Parts: sequence; structure tokens; C-alpha cells
Amino acid sequence: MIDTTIPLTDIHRHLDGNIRAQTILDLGRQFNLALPATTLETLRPHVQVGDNEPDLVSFLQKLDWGVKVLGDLDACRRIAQENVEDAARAGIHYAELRFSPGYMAMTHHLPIAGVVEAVIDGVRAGCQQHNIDVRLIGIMSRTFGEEACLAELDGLLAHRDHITAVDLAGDELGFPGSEFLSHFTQARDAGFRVTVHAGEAAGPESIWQAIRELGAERIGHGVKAIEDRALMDFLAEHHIGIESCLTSNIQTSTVSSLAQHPLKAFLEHGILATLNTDDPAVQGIELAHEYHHAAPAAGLSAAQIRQAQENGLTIAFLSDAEKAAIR
Ligand code: ES4
Ligand code: ZN
Repeated sequence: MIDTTIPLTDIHRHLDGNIRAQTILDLGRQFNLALPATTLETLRPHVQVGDNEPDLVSFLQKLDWGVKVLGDLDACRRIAQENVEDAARAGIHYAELRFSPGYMAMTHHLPIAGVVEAVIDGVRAGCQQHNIDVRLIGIMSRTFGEEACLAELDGLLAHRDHITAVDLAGDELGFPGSEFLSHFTQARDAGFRVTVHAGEAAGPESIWQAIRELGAERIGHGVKAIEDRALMDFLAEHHIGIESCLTSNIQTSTVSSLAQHPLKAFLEHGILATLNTDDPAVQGIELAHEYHHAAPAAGLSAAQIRQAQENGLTIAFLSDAEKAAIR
């Protein structure tokens, strides 16, 4: 159950993985694009996972139509604003919304710094209309290689004051973190906080790499930490939080069933693990589903679910004063 006395956070939520199906239709029409379908019902299988996907890369392909319809910067502003509205409607008090500006810019050759600015503007507009606090995390999409990630970092640095952290997402097996050392050195030097998708498709060594070489303060998914006892100890001791996304891990075939998910073991080990969505529209879920269905199915007790909720604020990329203000 969601504890109404604790602020509800979603600190692993992809803005570009959460574009409304109706908006994809609207923008497809506006920009005269040949979509694979023209009704909500027939579009759904193209933009939402149905059965579980065989792997992470297949899952990620479901995000493609959402960004292919981003024909101009206004479209980027619109989907950012709608994301804030949807998060607020989901009952979230504090969200960290992450996005890959290069991925959003790619199809229609938009300027990357312009995409970053449009997202910032859309989020600002959404926050003025809804009772929610939002911070932005800029993603470097490893799937498109080192050069593309450098271009993303440049676009994020152009709006440094409005971006809280950076992340590395995408194809973890094809593009190991070791290829992105200079990106993260530069990001940390600029004062960005750091979270990294690791231990989702690859093993525990990818999590060690993210911490030791990229400077990750939190880990996205981190599922494979369960295979390395010393890593579990390290995560607990050094307060490195884990952003768990239970349903996502089933849908990407990272974990075979919720009963097998390591989140309960992470919490029992004293790791600051949390409950989050990932790409809610693509997944066909919302945060309440993770609290009310996925977490109990993963064997979490009511007290452990409450602990995970509490951890969300503990590991949020906020100062102590900002956390106090949200309570
Ligand atoms: C991811 Cl872009 C994205 N969305 C969800 N899960 C992911 N894992 C790696 N990249
Ligand atoms: Zn993710």
C-alpha cells in the first residue's frame, strides 16, 4: 500500500518513454507522418509492450514511435508538460523525470540544446498547473555511441542550471560503461549528480564499473547485484541507492517472475532500494500498480513497501532542506 503520510516519489521515470498514445496520434497527424495505425486501439501494440519482450533491446524499440512524432520543439514542450500532468494525476508528489535529448532530436534533426530547453519549459509549465515537484535527469543513450552521447552532454551543459543529474541508458550489453569515462568526468566536473542504468542486461561488474569509474551515486535497476555479496555490502555501506522498476524487469525478461525479483533481498540487506515505474505509458502501468500489485507479488511486506517509499525521498537528488520542504 502507498503510505499517505510519506511523500510519493518516482525517481526512475523516462519522459520519452511516457508519451500518451493519443498524443502520438495527434502529432503524427500534425506532422503528416505515416504511423503504423490510426486509432488508439490499433496503435497500442506498436507503442506498448503486450507480452513480455525477449530482451531489453526489444523492449526499448517500443519507445521509438513516441520520439518519431516529435516534429518540432513545441511537440517536445507538449510531451514534457503532459508528463508532469500524468505524474501529478498518478499521485506522485516528487518526480525525477529523465530524457534523452539526442534520441528525441534524432528523427527530425532538432537542435539538441533546443530539445533540452523545450523539456525544461514544458516541465515548468506543468509544475505551475499541478501540485508536484520535478527535477530533470539528462540521459546519454549509449545505444547511439560515444559521439552521440557527447552531443547530448553538450546540450545538457548548455542548460546546466536546470538539469540535476545525468544518466547512461540504452543497450547495456552492446555499449559498456567503460566507453563513457570522459563523458562522466566532464559531467561530474560540471556538478551534475550521477545515476547509471547498470546490472539490468549486464552483470554485477557493470554496477561496480558504474560506481568506481563513472561515479554513480545511484543505480538504475541494479538487479544483478544479487549475484555479488561484496557488492551488496558495498551498496548498503555507501548508501548507493537502487532505483527498482519491478514490472519493467519482467517485461524486459531481466527477471523471470516477480517472486524471483531481488528487491526484497536488497531491502533486507539494508540497501536504499526504491519503487519506480521506468516507462509507464510503454509498459501500460502506473506507480500505484508497482505499490499495490508488483511489490506484494515480489514478496515485500507492508513494512518493506513503506521502507522503499521512504527510501525514495532519502536517495532523491535533493538537498536536506529541499527534502524537508517536500515533507
Ligand atoms: C532504458 Cl531508455 C530505457 N527505458 C527503460 N529501461 C531502460 N534500460 C536501459 N535503458
Ligand atoms: Zn530506465
